[in-house]
Amino acid sequence: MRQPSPKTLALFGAVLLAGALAPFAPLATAANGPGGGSAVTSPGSSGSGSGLTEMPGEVLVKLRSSDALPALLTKYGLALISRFGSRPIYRLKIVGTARLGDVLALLANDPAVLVAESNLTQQSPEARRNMPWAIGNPQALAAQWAPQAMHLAQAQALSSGVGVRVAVLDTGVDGSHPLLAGRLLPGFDFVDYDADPSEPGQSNGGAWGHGTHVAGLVALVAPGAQIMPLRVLDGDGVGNAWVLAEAMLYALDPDGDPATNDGAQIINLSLGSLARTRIVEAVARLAACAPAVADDPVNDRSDPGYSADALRCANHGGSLVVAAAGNDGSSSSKQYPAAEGVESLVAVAASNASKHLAGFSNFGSWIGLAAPGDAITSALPGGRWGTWGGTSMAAPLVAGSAALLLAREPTLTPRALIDRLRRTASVLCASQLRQVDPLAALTNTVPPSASCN
Ligand SMILES: [Ca+2]
Ligand SMILES: [Ca+2]
Repeated sequence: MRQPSPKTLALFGAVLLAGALAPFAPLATAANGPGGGSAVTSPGSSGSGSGLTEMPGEVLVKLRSSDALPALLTKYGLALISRFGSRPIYRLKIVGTARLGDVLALLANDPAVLVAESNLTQQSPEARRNMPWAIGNPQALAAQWAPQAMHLAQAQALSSGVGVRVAVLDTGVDGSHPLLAGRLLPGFDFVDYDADPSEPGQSNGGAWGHGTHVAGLVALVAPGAQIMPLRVLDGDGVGNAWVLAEAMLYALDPDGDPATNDGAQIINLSLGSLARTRIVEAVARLAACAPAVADDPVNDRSDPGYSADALRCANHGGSLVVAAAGNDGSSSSKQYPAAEGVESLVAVAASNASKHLAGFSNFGSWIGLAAPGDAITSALPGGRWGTWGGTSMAAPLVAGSAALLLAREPTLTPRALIDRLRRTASVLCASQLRQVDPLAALTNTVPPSASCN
């Protein structure tokens, strides 16, 4: 894979990006041995370091107005690949021999352009290491530590999540798995661009099975909720910024009619990148129904193409985004979109059975909550069960908890959901972060302090 040259990096710094290299990879590590135990962690398991590459010749732009597109295509030798509905956000391709970095630098200085960035991609570290999950059994699902630590049985006596739709943007899903059958909405496959978001293939390596595992954890916590499977990463864990943003927008309004309420109230992102992309941030703020800000590169929505977003927000309000915080065991190595700082987005760290933060989990004040993420059993393709670890596993436990709460108190805004989940979370030992407790959230009580030895 091609490493960006120093010159390209410098050019990235000159355009509207806060960060440069932004692929997306699932955030899981393989569990060590049958039956669980603590997760194996490794440096770079969340996608740091090597292997960064970009979709050749591709440029993502957010324009001030869609009227500017035709002249822009001619001026810079670009062709249109696709667009987010009627919004002035485009995936473009260089037609001639111009270098990507040069084109991005020119676009950055064009007054019609609010954001210009390359479309970056990466193979997941799990795929490179080819480490399988540990095979488990259905008994391990009920016997594992996480449900007890979350007081899940008592919480589910109060709410099962009925009426809530949770989008899972991942490697796809095995819709026939006993844990998922009957709980899935149709979904979509943004990798192969078809209506079947199942996980293809037979492998038990790489990122394959990740989406089924993550979706299974939403179902474990909120069995009454509906899960919308959206495939954005292939079996090798490869995705790109455009596809992620496109799937997020789809999750908000699958039928494209802002009058009908068919969107996901909760979006789970068990994936991440070490660098920001402004296009994904702009879409996260559309999901949040954040206020428009004229001339702000990310929040400008003066083009009439955003009218459907305005209607959706007026009719149904914003959606909660739950994002894995990353597996670098670091406070400085932020993951995006988890670290975007969008008000309706909560970043999730991973805890372990001994009431501590898991060693692999990122930590820091930018993270909102922790949830069990070490030695977690869930569904795997082919009707199987397996134990995996990572902040990828923690995020869907928070998404499911939010679904329980939203089903019981449907008027709560995404921000209010986050506030309640945080205020009622239980103390972890030797950490500022707290572990989600859906029972305490539903009863609006603050659980007693943990006894730390
Ligand atoms: Ca497919
Ligand atoms: Ca709709």
